[in-house]
Amino acid sequence: MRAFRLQDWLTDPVLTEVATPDPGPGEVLVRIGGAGVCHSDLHVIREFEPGQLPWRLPFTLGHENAGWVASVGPGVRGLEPGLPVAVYGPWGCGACDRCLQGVETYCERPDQAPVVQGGAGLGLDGGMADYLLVPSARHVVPLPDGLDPVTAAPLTDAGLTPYHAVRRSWAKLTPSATAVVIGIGGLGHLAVQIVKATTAARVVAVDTRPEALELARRSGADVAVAAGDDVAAVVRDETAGQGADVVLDCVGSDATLSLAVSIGRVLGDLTIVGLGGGRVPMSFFSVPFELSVQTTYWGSRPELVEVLRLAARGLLHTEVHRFSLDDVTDAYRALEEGTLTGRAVVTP
Ligand code: FEH
Ligand code: ZN
Ligand code: ZN
Repeated sequence: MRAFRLQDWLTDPVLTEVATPDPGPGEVLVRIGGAGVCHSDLHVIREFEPGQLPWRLPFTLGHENAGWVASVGPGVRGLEPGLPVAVYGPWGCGACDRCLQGVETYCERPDQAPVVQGGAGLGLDGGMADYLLVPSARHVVPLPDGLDPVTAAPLTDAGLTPYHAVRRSWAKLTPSATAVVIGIGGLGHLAVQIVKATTAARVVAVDTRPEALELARRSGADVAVAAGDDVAAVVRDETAGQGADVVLDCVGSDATLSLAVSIGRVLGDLTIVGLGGGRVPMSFFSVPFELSVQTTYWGSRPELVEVLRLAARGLLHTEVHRFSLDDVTDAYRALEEGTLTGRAVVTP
């Protein structure tokens, strides 16, 4: 089968041929219908020296996957060939408190996991390929009726990550609340929809690109403002001078985090969703009183089920740009150049 593999650290991945795996006991082979292209892959490809990540090379990229069950290993029941499925990407030990809750992102026994702090496409072979071998049936989530693997794939990361972030702030997203989403890309355009679908809060979307602001409006944002304009003034107008109850920074750079702090409300939430590497200086007077500054990392398996159900009810729409697997390098290049709106999905 074809696979887009990171062969050496700090080198460009290559599309190559590898053997199609056979599922062993408890394993599931998924024929990939869609594999989302995530900014995090660019960090993995461009930023880590040998030994910095606890992962062995080579491995196939792609941690945002959906497809159809191709075959199952001995002991697997209930996943018939042809069943459309999403793949929960974080693969923990399966037995610690966090894994038992389905929060495998925070596995507390990484030494017992198939890979330390990783999963499909993150240290182990992922879905940028014709097939994906999933080490346990618990990571395979049947798609609800009405969802297809191409549009469902982004929901496993670009949807699940902001869903986890929004869910944490539901208590503050009251009908009189305002949420600000900074960065309307793959995650941001779904973050806007998730806030609108699960709360009565108003949403202010911020981005630098007109086409992204247009996507924000199509996604339900009440206000879409260019990052170069006076965002703070717009947020003040929107919130009677109080500031945003929740700010989701899907970029996470110094500039966007500085903006996020400046528009945050006392007692609000600032959640760093993007991997921009920015910092928030923290001291008693550096942020609004009791503004909770937090990070999030991906989401849990139960939350993935909830996201899929939201989409199946027509409440989430992923803006998908398809690329064939043979054009996978074009997809990553478009992401890196910032010419995409929505999410690039590779469809083998
Ligand atoms: C992947 C690797 C490292 C950090 C964050 C991520 C996310 O894209 C997974 O949702
Ligand atoms: Zn990702
Ligand atoms: Zn665990």
